[in-house]
Amino acid sequence: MRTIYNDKHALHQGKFEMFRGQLVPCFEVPDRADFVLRELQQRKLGAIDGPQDFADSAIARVHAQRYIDFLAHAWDEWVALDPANAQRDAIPSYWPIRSFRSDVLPASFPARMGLFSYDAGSPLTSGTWVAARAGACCALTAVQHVLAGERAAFALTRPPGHHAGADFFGGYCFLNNAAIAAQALRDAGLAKVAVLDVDYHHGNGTQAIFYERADVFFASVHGDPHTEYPYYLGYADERGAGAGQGCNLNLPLARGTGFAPWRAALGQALQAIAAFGADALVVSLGVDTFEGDPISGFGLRSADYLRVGEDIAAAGLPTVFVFEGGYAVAEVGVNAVNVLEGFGQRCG
Ligand code: Q9C
Ligand code: ZN
Repeated sequence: MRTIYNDKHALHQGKFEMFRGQLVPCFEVPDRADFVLRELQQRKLGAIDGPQDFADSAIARVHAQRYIDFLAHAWDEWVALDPANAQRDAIPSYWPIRSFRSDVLPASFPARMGLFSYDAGSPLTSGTWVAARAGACCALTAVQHVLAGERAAFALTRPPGHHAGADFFGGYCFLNNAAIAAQALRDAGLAKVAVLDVDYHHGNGTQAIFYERADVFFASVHGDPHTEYPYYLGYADERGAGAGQGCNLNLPLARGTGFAPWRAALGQALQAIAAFGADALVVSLGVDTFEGDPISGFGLRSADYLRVGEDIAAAGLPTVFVFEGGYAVAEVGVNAVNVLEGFGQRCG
């Protein structure tokens, strides 16, 4: 399987994230992508190419223009507040929760930063926009290869994307690479696209982007939001709305769930995608379901990821894999590449 990778990912390098009243070192680090890259190279899983460049208009198919404009200039505005900010990550402190307005764009940068975010755990750094934009180009390039007839392609990107909504960042995510890929497949003429999200955390951004649409099905297996991030979305009763009624499937599982019940839920998600009649599949490939993940609570072992890849391949669909979470850095390469290898063995 071909991988699309770009080294600009390392330009996004947060220092600290807010966690229970303290700034703690970021879990979402550049090493994550480089460990996956090294594993791909060692196991000779296929060609590794750089991305093509795409105009911001491909990103604007999913993200609001005022959010794109904010991200593109955020770092300069942050440093303009105080030259000393050049040494500090930007983290929001104010959010317009219920009863506040979101139609007015405040002149204040920290106020706008809060308008376009939902947590204090996703530091924005000097290279965040360049890295996120190049990551979206990786996802779009992977789509091009699949449209050209390749069975599958892997966008090895960071920062991850599935928590980012049309106009907000959070959960370490700024641009929703999986949603951008799914939209690009639709824009190329495929009638129905499915997004399968296997990251430990619910893909709230992806769900929200497609919630009222009948042309993109979203299915997710994840930690029960009653106890797990992102807490405020990802419950089983969220089935889609309006034209998208029935086109959303959440399969939350209790913290502590092991591979057998997790795999059964994956089977349920794949069955729903088959019933939907998708023409192509985008997989939000998080491997923070691993038993050793420092911020998650499922019990998958490294060998289990081979089975995950086989099960996804059995769906028989053209597939774009997009890298998401996975914070056990030493094992993230083996786990992600196991999925891809399992997929390749099953589909030949
Ligand atoms: N101190 C993804 O996996 N908060 N995002 C965890 C840990 C946020 C995870 C708190 C987790 C976001 C793409
Ligand atoms: Zn995650």
